[in-house]
Amino acid sequence: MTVTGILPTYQRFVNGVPVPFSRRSFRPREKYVVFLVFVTFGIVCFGTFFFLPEFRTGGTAESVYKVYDQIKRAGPDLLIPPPPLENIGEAPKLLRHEEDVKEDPHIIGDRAKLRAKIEQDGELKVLERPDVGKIKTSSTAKHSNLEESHAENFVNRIIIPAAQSNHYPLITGGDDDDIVARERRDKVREMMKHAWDNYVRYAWGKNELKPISKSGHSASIFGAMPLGATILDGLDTLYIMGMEEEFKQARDWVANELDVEQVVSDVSVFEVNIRFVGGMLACFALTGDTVFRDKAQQIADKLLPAFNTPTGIPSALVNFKSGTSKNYGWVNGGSSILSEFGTLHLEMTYLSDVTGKQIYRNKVDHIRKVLQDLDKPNGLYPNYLNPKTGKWGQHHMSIGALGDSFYEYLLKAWLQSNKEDNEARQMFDDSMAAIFQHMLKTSTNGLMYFAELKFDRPEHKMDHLACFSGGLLGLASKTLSNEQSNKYMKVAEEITRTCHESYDRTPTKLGPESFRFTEGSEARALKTSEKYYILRPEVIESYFYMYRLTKDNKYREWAWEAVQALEKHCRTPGGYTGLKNVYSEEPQQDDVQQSFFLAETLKYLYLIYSDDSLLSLDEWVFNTEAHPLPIKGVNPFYRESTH
Ligand code: DMJ
Repeated sequence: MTVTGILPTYQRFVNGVPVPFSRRSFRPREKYVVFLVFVTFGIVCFGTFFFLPEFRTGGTAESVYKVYDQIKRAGPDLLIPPPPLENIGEAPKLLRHEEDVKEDPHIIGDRAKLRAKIEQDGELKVLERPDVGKIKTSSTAKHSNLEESHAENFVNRIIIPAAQSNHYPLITGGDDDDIVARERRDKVREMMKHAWDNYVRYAWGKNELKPISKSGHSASIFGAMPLGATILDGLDTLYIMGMEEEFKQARDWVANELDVEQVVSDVSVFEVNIRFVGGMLACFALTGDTVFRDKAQQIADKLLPAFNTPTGIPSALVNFKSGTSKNYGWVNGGSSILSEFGTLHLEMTYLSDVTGKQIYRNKVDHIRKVLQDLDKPNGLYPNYLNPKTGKWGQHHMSIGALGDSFYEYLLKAWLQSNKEDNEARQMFDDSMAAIFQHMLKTSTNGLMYFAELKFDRPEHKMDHLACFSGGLLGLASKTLSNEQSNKYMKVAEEITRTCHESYDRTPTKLGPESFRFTEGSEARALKTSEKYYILRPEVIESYFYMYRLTKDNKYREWAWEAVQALEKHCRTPGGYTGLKNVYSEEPQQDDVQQSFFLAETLKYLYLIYSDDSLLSLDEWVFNTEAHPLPIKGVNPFYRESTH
């Protein structure tokens, strides 16, 4: 074949000898073929226009312009896909193309939703962008006073539908202007990767990791079954940190491997709710992937038999298989525990809203009513309540173990409801007034702390668990201006300072499980049984809230001290471990990587070095396991069910 022009011609031979090419025009058959090619091309080109839906519904040039305009509004990457990840750079910059333009992550999320919708519909039709104009943007969210900003926060109710699993909105970003903060955040992300990769390598599907033994670990709270606690608890942290591959792997495990029907042993209602139901609901809110909502519902359904007590106050343990439930044998008089039955409200309320089933909300509303109707000794809530008689057990009060998150959920139920659940806020304020009066103390050397009460007798001891209260009181102060707000902020600052002291007064710079205040010893553990540190988050949690609320850089510095201490004493080649004695120069390690280290400790560290746009406190409320749940009425990711 020789090529002499646009069309190919063929060399001809006579008796094997090439005949010189001399013809200048096409034969009739060739002309016919050319004609047919042009006609077909013309039909395809013009026909396409007439099949566009906009043309079918009327209008011509105007409709074409409308489609163009809608594409333009939705953004160019609808049609021009973002660069592949391997071209973007190293892992921490996974979502660089979004971050560079400093866009509001919600707007970016809407774009992802539009992409998903286009694919679902299978044709290019009207591309209406949801009206998120009244949602705060990254820049307006910065340095906001939560109370002032609340008024601006009204937004039309938007329902963002479930997305396909490969079209998640991007709730990442949050790059701080400060380069030190950005570097520190990268470091925290690397810590998460180390914790996660080792869990995947040595304990995949088990509840937790033993980083030194390099095997799976399970605490009794999860029953005897491997339920993938670290996966369920850690998923949203992976998502928020932009660890897409890891998130996808974990999501697929939830979708394909997690089978709650297999669980034949007793599990803790409280722990399953805050870690698993909370974790799944946060992932549903963040991504819209219905796998997470459905798993949350399946798990919550398994908890429901625990509420079948004479008072409706749930028991502590439930057997997923048989539905039988009971309380811990060690609790005096068979009581249920305040911090356990009082820490269900956020998850159950939200679950009702996203499933359209009222049963979950009814259960926790009933608990609220029982509590409202009870007499409170000195306005305080004892840690124990008998679910059969409806009477308080021993009059022990604490804002640490056995009490803590009950108080947290009073404030946060009010926040989650967009400040409509005033009963919850009132209960919070009343309980804090009583706690301030009877349990708030100041040491000889001026450290403020919350003592515990045993029948009116104070025990001058504060748990690490109680250190969440600094952040909580800061949040209470900034979300409502009233006669208590100044006091709340003052106590928030002082309690957070005391908790920092409990870390600073150890050679490891990590704090003990409990610390005491006596003559000559303040903010230090005295008993051997109080000296351990199990990677708990509460002190860092308060640093996070206090930094967000006050912008005082000391909280970022204190958090960095904790990062360095974790790296020095808790990091091992196989993951992160707790310590048996924080007062030892060379502390022994306990060989457990708790799931809340990934869910909470690392998440709060990551967020403290992010700017306010990443999970704005105006739009999200963290459950007690640091799983972010959307605030109703102001957060378009609420995804309330329409039926
Ligand atoms: C977490 O599971 C939750 O924060 C809970 O409310 C109390 N303690 C642990 C972590 O310390």
